[in-house]
Amino acid sequence: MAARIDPQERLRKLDLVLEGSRTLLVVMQNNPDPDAIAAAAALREIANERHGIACSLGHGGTVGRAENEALVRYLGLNPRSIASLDSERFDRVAVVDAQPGAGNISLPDGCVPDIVIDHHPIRRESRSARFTDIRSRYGATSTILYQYLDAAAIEIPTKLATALVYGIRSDTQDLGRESTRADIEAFLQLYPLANPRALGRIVSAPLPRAYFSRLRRALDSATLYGTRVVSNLGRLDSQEMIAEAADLLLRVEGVTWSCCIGCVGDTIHVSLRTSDREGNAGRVAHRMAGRRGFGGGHQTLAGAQIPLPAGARTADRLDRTVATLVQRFLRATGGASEQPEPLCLDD
Ligand SMILES: [Mn+2]
Repeated sequence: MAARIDPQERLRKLDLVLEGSRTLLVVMQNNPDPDAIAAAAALREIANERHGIACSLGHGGTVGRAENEALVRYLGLNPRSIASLDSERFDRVAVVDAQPGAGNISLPDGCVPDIVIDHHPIRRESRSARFTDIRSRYGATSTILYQYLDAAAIEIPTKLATALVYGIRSDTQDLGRESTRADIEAFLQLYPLANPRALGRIVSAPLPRAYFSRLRRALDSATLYGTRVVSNLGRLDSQEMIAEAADLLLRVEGVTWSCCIGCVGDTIHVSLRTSDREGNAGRVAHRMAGRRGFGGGHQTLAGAQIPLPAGARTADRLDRTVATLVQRFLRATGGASEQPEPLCLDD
């Protein structure tokens, strides 16, 4: 069913959109992960090398995780806050590893991106872009960008190769999750060009003490509902631990679904994981988000963002909203009749 991908053809179409412009803004998701950072750096390389275009990278959140911060530093990137950028200043705007209208990305007001390159299921808003390349079966956007670099015969610098390897590894959990032949092929081509030592330093970047208290909170709150585990991390100042805890808790023996929930600012964030390849986590996330929120993702991993209703700032209201989300999660995964049981027992 999927149309055959001709990398040369895609590159030619991308060239048509980039041609004649001098500046490009590459927008990543609000809290860019290694795949987003690597994909943005790769698109910058292509725009630089082929068209001499000056690129700025932007996003609407923070680079929160120590590993991601280390990657940004290693690449010498200086990602800017979307709020501080005037999109009029740029001839072209691109979005990588996310799509306009999704809950995890901010674009300057009224900005319709020219280019969207992503591996999440296609969104209606993306169809307005002049150039879209969305391959929802791919494990990583880094894989897609690798194919452009390859088609353009660009010699991939060590740092970029290292970042792309990390992007593919982290989005596919070392190629074990949601990866295709294309991801494996890109990984095999990139690995010999990468610097494994530098990558080792990035993935084991020192973690702040706050990381461990957030982790403890996730574990203390983890509750089993049969083969599901749910954790409410409460209020947080950044969202990274929500996804990280969801990954970790999916490894609990006998568990097939994990659902972690936390509130950052005025938004409730949900991370969903399942080991069931037909689990359709994206659909569960969509159902959890309801009408006011955004939810979606892949078969085995997904997320949702739900704005806190006005006046729901008090802890009590937040708890009730989270309880509703947990009920939706349990119903959507067939676990509504399961009894809660704390994950961690005192021994
Ligand atoms: Mn990705």
